[in-house]
Amino acid sequence: MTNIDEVIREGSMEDLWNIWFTELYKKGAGLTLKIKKIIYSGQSDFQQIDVFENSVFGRVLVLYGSIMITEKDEFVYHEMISHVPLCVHPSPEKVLVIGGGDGGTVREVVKHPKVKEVLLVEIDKMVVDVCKRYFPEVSREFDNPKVRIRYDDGAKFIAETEERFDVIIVDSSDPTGPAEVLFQKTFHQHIYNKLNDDGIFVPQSESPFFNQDTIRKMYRNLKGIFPIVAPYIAFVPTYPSGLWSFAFCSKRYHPVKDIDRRYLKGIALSTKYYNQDIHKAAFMLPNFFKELIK
Ligand code: SPD
Repeated sequence: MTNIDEVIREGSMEDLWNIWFTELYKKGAGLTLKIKKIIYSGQSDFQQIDVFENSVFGRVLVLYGSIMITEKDEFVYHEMISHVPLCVHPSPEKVLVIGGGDGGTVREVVKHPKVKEVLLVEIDKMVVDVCKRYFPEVSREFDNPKVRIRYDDGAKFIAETEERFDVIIVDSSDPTGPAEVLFQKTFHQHIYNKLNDDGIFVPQSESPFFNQDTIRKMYRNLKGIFPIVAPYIAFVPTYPSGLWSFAFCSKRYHPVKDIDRRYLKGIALSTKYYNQDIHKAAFMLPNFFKELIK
């Protein structure tokens, strides 16, 4: 006899069963996607991990009930968190990615010819394993010889490591659960200390519509540590409000005036969202966001 779980996994009753996934942003607002098929569901030591198929966005990775990536729109976030710092730093040889267990950020980082080594520090090995299996296009560079993966707590790693980096990217989930510490001042101070003298740091910094308290606090802390802090934005359809932000934090280079000549001359980067116009435009902020970080 077929039970309901088997029916859902097979996807055969898709049009008869009306099953929807909803991520609530606030009481009264959220995003709803119809589940065509449940692909994976499991509990790691750190969080609930789910993968399902949606007819519009393709496969969707959900951690602790929050959408992390969809096949259809992941490129926006991963290109913007990676190429903005990497097109400014003139010699980004050594790059650290904290979080990013799906592999999308690493995939973009290795597109840069000057990158010699990428270290990915991810706390949850199960996220990497699930993404290798169900998101091969996103995780395709994990076996690139330039990429090293270390399963560790990013905050503990950065506090203790003797290594130094040219660019550090924090591709975290939201500031609840294991990622909470990645939004705190002590962590950002350690990042500053582990960057080379002309290093650049970019963390994802949540939605200016829905996460205003987090943004206010985060930018106040970052401005107390880095001489140059500039938020930039991108449109990610499946993230809360669609308007997403990143913090460009730098010891020396300006986010727009110092875009590397090689890229201004049009060095070919194979991207679907990022280009030089987008790079500059991303730093143009709406008034309510400027107000938030005053
Ligand atoms: N609310 C969703 C925030 C997700 C930010 N990180 C996504 C990780 C993708 N590599």
